[in-house]
Amino acid sequence: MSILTPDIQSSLEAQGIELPSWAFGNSGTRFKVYGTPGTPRDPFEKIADAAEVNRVTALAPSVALHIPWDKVDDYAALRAHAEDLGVSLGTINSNTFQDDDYKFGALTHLDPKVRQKAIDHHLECIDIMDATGSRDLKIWLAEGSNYPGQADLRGRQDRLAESLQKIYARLSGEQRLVLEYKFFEPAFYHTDVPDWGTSYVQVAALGERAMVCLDTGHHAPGTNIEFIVMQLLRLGKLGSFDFNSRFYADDDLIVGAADPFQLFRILFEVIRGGGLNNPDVAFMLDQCHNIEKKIPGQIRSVLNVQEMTARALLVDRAALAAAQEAEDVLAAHAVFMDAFSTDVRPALAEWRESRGLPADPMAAYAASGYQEKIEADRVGGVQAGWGA
Ligand code: PSV
Ligand code: MN
Repeated sequence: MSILTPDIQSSLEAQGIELPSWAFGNSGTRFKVYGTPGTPRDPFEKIADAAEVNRVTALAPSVALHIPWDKVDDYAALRAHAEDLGVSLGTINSNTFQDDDYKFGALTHLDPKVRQKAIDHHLECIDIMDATGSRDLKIWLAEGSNYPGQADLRGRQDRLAESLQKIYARLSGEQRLVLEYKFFEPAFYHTDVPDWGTSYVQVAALGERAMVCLDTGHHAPGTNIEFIVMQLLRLGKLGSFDFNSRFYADDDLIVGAADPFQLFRILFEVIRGGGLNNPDVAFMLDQCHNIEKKIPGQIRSVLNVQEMTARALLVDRAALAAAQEAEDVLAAHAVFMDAFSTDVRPALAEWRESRGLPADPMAAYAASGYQEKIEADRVGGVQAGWGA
């Protein structure tokens, strides 16, 4: 008998983690963006690479796009290409951080003309969503100030609310706006959406179809992220996750690499709060693979999420509740740690095989020849993205 009960297996089977198109393009740090052999030359090739991750894991059914990096002439063709490869087009990410006009802000800028330009960019993103069938518009803002006294903090917050309202008003049907927060960078003194509370206040003012996006890398060291997960689920405002890992800043490393226990704790709160396989809560990766190969980097990431989800599903919730009721601190902690300490890898490998998937997706990808093929075919690939 597998340690993965039929209930756990069906929860795992329903899991889907969206991949970011930008994970497949060249990336680096603010010091250097490296070229990597096999880099996609256009959005079509990024989607083909993302589909490889899904082919060996059945875990990554959609791909998030970034505008303007993934602009194409024909979105219907891009959508058909994705569908042919067994994936769909997901969240549309806007970009207000690579234009000279936005040096002092975009949606918060003092100049109404600059604000309108940034709003129009988001309206264009929504037009693209109409064509791609995407549900979510994800907004991450690089806005803030570097020095005390530089800006009117409250004025900026008011202008942000006004700009977001204009964007939100253009959404239709099932479309949603998810507002991401980040406590610093590129601004270093203040950021206009620094924390979940600010994001919550802004989206709550907009309406039901506006939600918070929680990027795991966007918190100060020591922040209890699972508490935020619990609270946002409690408030019905957790719209999406950007999963990645950080050691120091917004490192965008492979999820679960820096702190697997934190990933476990987050996933436990997702499960307890009803956020697993809940269509309102999108699971996404937001990673930039600087030195490792990109496709296996993404395979590793989705497998890490799956592994920690399996462990979190193993928590004996009844025993945990009983120990908590009895205020038996050590027993409650032991129940929690028992699940975290369970090696689910052999059971997951067996279960994958039983579904006709490779037991070891990393090995299956390495043996597939895909990497060698793209490295030979795509010489000189440079795609718009970080540093481009
Ligand atoms: C920048 O911090 C960032 O990583 C945000 O997390 C966004 O989600 C992502 O870029 C794409 O714009
Ligand atoms: Mn993010």
